[in-house]
Amino acid sequence: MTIALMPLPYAQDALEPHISAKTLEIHHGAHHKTYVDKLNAAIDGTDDAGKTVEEITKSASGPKFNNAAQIWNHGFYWHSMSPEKTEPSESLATAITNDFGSIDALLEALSNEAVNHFASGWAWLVVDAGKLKVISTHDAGCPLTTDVVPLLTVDVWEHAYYIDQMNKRPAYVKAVLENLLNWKFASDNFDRGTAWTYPA
Ligand code: MN3
Repeated sequence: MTIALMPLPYAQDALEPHISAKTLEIHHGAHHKTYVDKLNAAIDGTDDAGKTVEEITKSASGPKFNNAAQIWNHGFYWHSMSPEKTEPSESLATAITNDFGSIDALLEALSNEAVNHFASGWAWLVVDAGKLKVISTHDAGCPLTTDVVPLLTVDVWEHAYYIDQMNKRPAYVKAVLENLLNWKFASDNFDRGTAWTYPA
């Protein structure tokens, strides 16, 4: 059994004009696929063959961890965006008001984290000990290795935006936060209390 490149949950051009079909073609079809190919090559014939992406992310180190975590992070990122307008569930909306004051304050915090994160990584909305929190992880850093429950993520590696917004990360973050965030996905993670699972 090998790890699969999961399909995008929407058409390649579905996020235009905010994220182009060309970006998704390269980001999903080349970057995400390369992590899958490298992990499959690394686990072939080892004790990790047959394990899930989550199991390898939680137990591996070095290149195996980097590739497994990037596979999971990208799957989570594809679902963190939606071409359709979505709303937080009642329970998530209440938590946002309690922990951030308003959805605008949450978006400002997430924007600051994503824009100011130094170099490659990920900005996340998570639940940490019952409270909503914005965090970022470096490189392949993945919340599955900690106790937080991730709700949404924004990929801030340059390959996520260089074709569309060139060097302007703030323009990319603004485009995602104002138009694409998948509050249905965030609410599903929040209401379940556990993270999404990468499709086998
Ligand atoms: Mn990426």
